[in-house]
Amino acid sequence: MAYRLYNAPQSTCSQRVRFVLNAKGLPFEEIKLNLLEGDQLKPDYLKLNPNGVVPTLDHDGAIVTDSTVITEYLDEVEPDASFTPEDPVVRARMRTLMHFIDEMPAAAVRVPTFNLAFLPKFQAMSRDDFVAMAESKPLRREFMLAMGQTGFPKEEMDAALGRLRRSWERMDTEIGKSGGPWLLGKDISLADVTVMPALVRMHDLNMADWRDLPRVATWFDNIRAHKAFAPTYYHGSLLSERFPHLKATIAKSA
Ligand SMILES: N[C@@H](CCC(=O)N[C@@H](CS)C(=O)NCC(=O)O)C(=O)O
Repeated sequence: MAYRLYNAPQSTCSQRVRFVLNAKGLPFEEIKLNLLEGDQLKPDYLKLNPNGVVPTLDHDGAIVTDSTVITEYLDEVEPDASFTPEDPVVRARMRTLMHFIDEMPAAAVRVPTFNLAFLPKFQAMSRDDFVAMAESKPLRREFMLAMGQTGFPKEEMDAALGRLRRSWERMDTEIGKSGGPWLLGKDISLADVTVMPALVRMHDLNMADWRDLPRVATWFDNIRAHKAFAPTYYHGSLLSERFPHLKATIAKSA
């Protein structure tokens, strides 16, 4: 049983998959793609993942894409240390939350990420090169063009931060309903893994605004104490570790 994971250290979707592999103690070969250099758009990679995004899992030649699909797949083929509730009703609740997370915090977190971390790279490009790069992206073309080389405007940034705040409030409600400490109760599930990278990213950007939500604050402490956390977030997985300019931006905005 050999696992090969095409991913990127700072990619939030990749971090979900690394967490599950590490939690299950599954060894995997990690192929690191440089997303800013366009490794994900090279023809050989597009054959594996026509969306031109990471992560992609190669399991003995079987290709599985999309982080939440990959984490569910791993729980099916490697059921030890399961992240999937046995009760179909709770399992359905988990999937509902996973959909919510992909639509809300996981999408919203891209706005501060791009504005604060990636923009300088795009600003250094000529207009023609930037448009060509944006247009070569199967999934994120419109997103890149909307951001442009000046970044998302303040209204978009505020809307994204509002969506993130509402996501933390929803987490707080869910933990309250289930009795915690995890979203669905006493056991960690794929819903927790799915939302984790958005909180880690906002914390890294010094924009963690859940301090008045103690259940979420405790959830965050718990996930960081999980044995799979440190191997998942090896050095270079945080944006602040990869982009030196970010330290100054973060310090200014703090
Ligand atoms: N729904 C996909 C989304 C994957 C995705 O957006 N990956 C980002 C990194 S987190 C990416 O590869 N971006 C490359 C690009 O925008 O060109 C999943 O969950 O795997």
